[in-house]
Amino acid sequence: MLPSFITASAALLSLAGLSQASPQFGQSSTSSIATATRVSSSTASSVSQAAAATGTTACNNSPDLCNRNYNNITHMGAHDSAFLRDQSTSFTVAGNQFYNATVALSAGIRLLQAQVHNQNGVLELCHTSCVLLDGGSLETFLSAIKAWMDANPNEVVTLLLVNSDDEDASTFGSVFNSTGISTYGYTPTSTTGPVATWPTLQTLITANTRLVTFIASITYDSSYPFLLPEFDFVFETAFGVTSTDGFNCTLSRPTSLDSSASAISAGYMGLLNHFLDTTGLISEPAIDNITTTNAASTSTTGSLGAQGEECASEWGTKPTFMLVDFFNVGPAMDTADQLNGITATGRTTVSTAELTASTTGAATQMVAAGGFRVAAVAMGVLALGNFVWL
Ligand SMILES: *[C@@H]1O[C@H](CO)[C@@H](O)[C@H](O)[C@H]1NC(C)=O
Ligand SMILES: *[C@@H]1O[C@H](CO)[C@@H](O)[C@H](O)[C@H]1NC(C)=O
Ligand SMILES: *[C@@H]1O[C@H](CO)[C@@H](O)[C@H](O)[C@H]1NC(C)=O
Ligand SMILES: *[C@@H]1O[C@H](CO)[C@@H](O)[C@H](O)[C@H]1NC(C)=O
Ligand SMILES: CC(=O)N[C@H]1CO[C@H](CO)[C@@H](O)[C@@H]1O
Repeated sequence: MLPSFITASAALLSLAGLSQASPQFGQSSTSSIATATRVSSSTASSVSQAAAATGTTACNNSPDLCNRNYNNITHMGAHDSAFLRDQSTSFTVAGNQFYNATVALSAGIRLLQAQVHNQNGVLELCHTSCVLLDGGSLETFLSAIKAWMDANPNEVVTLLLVNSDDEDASTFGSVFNSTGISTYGYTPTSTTGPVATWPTLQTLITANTRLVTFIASITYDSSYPFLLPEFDFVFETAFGVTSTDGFNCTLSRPTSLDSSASAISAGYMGLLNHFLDTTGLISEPAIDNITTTNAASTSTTGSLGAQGEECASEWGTKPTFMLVDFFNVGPAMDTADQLNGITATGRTTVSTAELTASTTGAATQMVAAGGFRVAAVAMGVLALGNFVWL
C-alpha cells in the first residue's frame, strides 16, 4: 500500500513541477516572486535594526532573561520549520509554516524543529519523504541560521532535529562543522543525562556557545560533543493530536520514563507539542482552527495559552519548549512571553494573518490548485509519517 502511495505522489509531484514551469504561469509567478523579494529585503533591514536595537542589554528579546537559567525559560518553537506553505511550495498542505526559519528567529522564535533525511548521501530537510516536500539541505539551513546568529550576538538558539534515517552523529556533525555553526555549539556538563541547572543565557552568550542542539534519536559521539540525544534531556507531550480538547501535559516520550512528574524531578526539560492535525484518511495541519490553537488565551479549549498554563501548574515549572505550526498566527510568541513574564523588545513584526494563494494573486492560485491536489495524495503518506516521526 505504502509504495503505491509514494509512486502516485511522485508522479503527481512531477506533474505539478511541469505545471509550475509552464509558460502561461511563468509571467505572473515572476511578478509575485518579485513582490516577495521586496518584502524580504525590507525584512532584512528590520533584522539589522533589530540587532542594533537589541544591543548588549536584551538576551532573547528581554533584559529580564539574561540572568535566568536556560531551562527556566520557555523557548517558543516552530514545528517543521523548513516546510513552508507559501508561494515557493505552491501553498502545499504539507507545509507547516508560512514563514521560513530566519524570519521566525527575527520574530522571536528561538527553537527550530526539522526532519532530516538522507537523500542520495546528502542530508536534506524533507517532510516524511523527499518526494513529498524537500525544504532544502541541512547545510543551507544551518548556514542561514549561522548568518542570523552572527548578526544577532545576544541570542541563544535551540535546534531540534529528527534523525529520520538513523544517521550517525558524525554525518550530522560534519555539516555542523563545515558550515561553521559548530563554533556556537554548547556542550552541557553532562552529555549522557538530564541537567537540572543549565547556565543562564548570559553565560551562554558570554562564552559565545549560543546554540543548543538536540537530535532525536542519535548515538552520542564525543567528536561532536554539542550534538545531544534529545531524549536524554527532554521529554515531550503527545503529538498528532486531532481534537481541540486533546492537549494535555502527560508524558508521551521517552517511553523509558513513567510520567511528567518523574521526568521533571530527574531534571528533564518539558516540551509541549501544540499543533492540531485533522482526522480522516489524510492528516494535515488543522488550519481552520489555527487562530484558536495558537491563541494566548488561557481559558479557551485547545489554545496554546491554556496548555502552557496547565502544564506549568501541573509540572510546578514552566514548559521549556513549545512547538506550533504557523508560528505567526496567534501570535504564538504571546504565550511564551506570558509564561516568561516579559515584554519583548527587538523583534521584527510578522503579520499574524494566514498566508494564502488568494492574497498573492489569481494566477498563483491556479498553480496552487495543482499543488493542492498533489499534496492531498501525498498526505496519505504523511498521515503514516506523522505517527512515526514528529
Ligand atoms: C528566509 O528567507 C530570506 C529571504 O526572504 C532569506 O534571506 C533567508 O536565507 C531564508 N532563511 C532560510 C532559513 O532559508
Ligand atoms: C525561574 O525564574 C523565575 C522568574 O525570574 C524565578 O522567580 C524562579 O526563582 C526561577 N526558578 C529557578 C529554579 O531558578
Ligand atoms: C567540530 O567543531 C567543534 C567546535 O568547533 C570542535 O570542537 C570539534 O572538534 C570539531 N569536530 C571535528 C571532528 O572536527
Ligand atoms: C493526553 O493526550 C493524548 C493525545 O490527545 C492522549 O492520547 C492521552 O490519552 C491523553 N492522556 C491523558 C492522561 O489524558
Ligand atoms: C481537528 C479539529 O478539531 N477541527 C475542528 C476545527 O474547527 C471546526 C469548527 O470551526 C470543527 O468543526 C473541527 O472539528
